[in-house]
Amino acid sequence: MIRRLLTGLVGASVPLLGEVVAPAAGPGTPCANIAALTIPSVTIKSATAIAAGPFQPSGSGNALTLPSFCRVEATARPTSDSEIRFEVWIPPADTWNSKFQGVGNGGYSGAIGYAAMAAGLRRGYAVASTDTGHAGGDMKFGQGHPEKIIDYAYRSIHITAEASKLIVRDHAGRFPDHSYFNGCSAGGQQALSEAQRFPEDYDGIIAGDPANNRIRQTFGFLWSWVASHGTDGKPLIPEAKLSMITKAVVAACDGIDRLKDGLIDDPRRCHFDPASLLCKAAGDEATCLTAPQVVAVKKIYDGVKNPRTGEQIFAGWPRLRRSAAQSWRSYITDPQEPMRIGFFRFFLFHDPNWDYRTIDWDRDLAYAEQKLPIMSAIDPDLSAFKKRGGKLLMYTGWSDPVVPPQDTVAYYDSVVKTMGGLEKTREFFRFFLAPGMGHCGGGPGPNTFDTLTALEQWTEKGIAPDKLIAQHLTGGKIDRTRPLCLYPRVARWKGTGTIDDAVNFACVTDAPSAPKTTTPTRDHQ
Ligand SMILES: [Ca+2]
Repeated sequence: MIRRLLTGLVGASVPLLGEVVAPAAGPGTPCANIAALTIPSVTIKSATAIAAGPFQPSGSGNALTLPSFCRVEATARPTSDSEIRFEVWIPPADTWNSKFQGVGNGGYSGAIGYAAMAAGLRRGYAVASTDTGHAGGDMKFGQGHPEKIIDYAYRSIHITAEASKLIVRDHAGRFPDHSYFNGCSAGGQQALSEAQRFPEDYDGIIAGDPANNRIRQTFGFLWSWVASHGTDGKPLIPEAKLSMITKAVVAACDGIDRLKDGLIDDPRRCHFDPASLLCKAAGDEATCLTAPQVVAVKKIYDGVKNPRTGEQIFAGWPRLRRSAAQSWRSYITDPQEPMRIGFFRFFLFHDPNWDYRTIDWDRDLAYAEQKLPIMSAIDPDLSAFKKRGGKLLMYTGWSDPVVPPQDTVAYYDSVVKTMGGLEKTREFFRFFLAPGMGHCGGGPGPNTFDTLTALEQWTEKGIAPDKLIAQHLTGGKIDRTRPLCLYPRVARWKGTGTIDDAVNFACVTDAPSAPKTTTPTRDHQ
């Protein structure tokens, strides 16, 4: 087959595949011979046919049970300081669904997402994942390495998409018919970054709980940590009190959505005041909050504001219905230092000893946004992605304790405003909120749903999703289903039948504020 030497892989804005005149059709290259493929700035380390059965890549925690595939390991070096590892797994011709899927990463994780690759491969996809250009989950890699920060911020995902399609083409003899990106958290940011910066890379994109407002989110983490820790660096709110606060929040706000089901449908309507838990007597007790604890919780709810202009820098964290794995603990109360403090030390100020107490919420935010705009993916103009026929499906959990859902709503609203209104936006960009779902899953609300099938139907058959049916499982058993409605619609119980079955709910456009009605509520059994 023809192997065309491509130029300009390092170019951030040049869609390379457009330079390939015509997709080659042919039998393709046997797996072992892919290593001879030449792609500028890319070194193919190995290409190996893997038999069906257990497979455990080195560095991966668990063995995966997989169908047979061709495993390609490669490294891209678009700059002299780059070292972007990525892998492409390609099913044999008779089981390949003729599609490609790029999968996203979590946090600052410098690791290939094998589990997500496995999920795609099992569905018949050729799949790819990258370590984003560094190893490990901390942020020290950015110290003195501005190109590695760019690789992490957006370049590695783009290069992996382009190089992977060329590798798939080499093996299969043709390009994929459809290409999808699927990511949550940092992967959600990667998803939106692709739609904004490289609209030609993917036909369809899934953005889950996107950490796309990353600079301001990092300022939000710092704010919440400072608010919830004493000057000695010790947390102000013990674990048991987080549970108590949650119980009080649910008691106060569960019924606002007219259904007492243990879920707060839209936390923006919940105005629970932690001062209602203030200890009556001086001193501390397990069943109430001290005055400093009340202040801390309020600050976390309220979020960070610019002290000079009063502007809301970043949304506060929602009043949560927490579970053990989905609470403020991991990102706010438990860390010894403010979460992602490495952003300030290694990316922004290049000072490993930077002291968070010196933060200037006004000056330092302006500096960060001027210096590192690459770290965010907040451009509301998705015209190019829409024009090329791209479809974007975004979802988030209303109880996300890592990326405040209000910020995700704000991004969608900004796109609606820029793209000519809700209807025009829905033509290519649809958003679903999951009440009671945590960060990318988990939580007391239904949190398991199939976005990829919905996106395939939309992209390939023009059937746009109006709702997603979500399941909640306990011990592997489904105990509740609920529709996730097309934003801004919400799921409302029809008034008959169990509240644990999605068929008894309708997606409706709700009143903008809590109604003062006597509509009967029903306690969840
Ligand atoms: Ca409720």
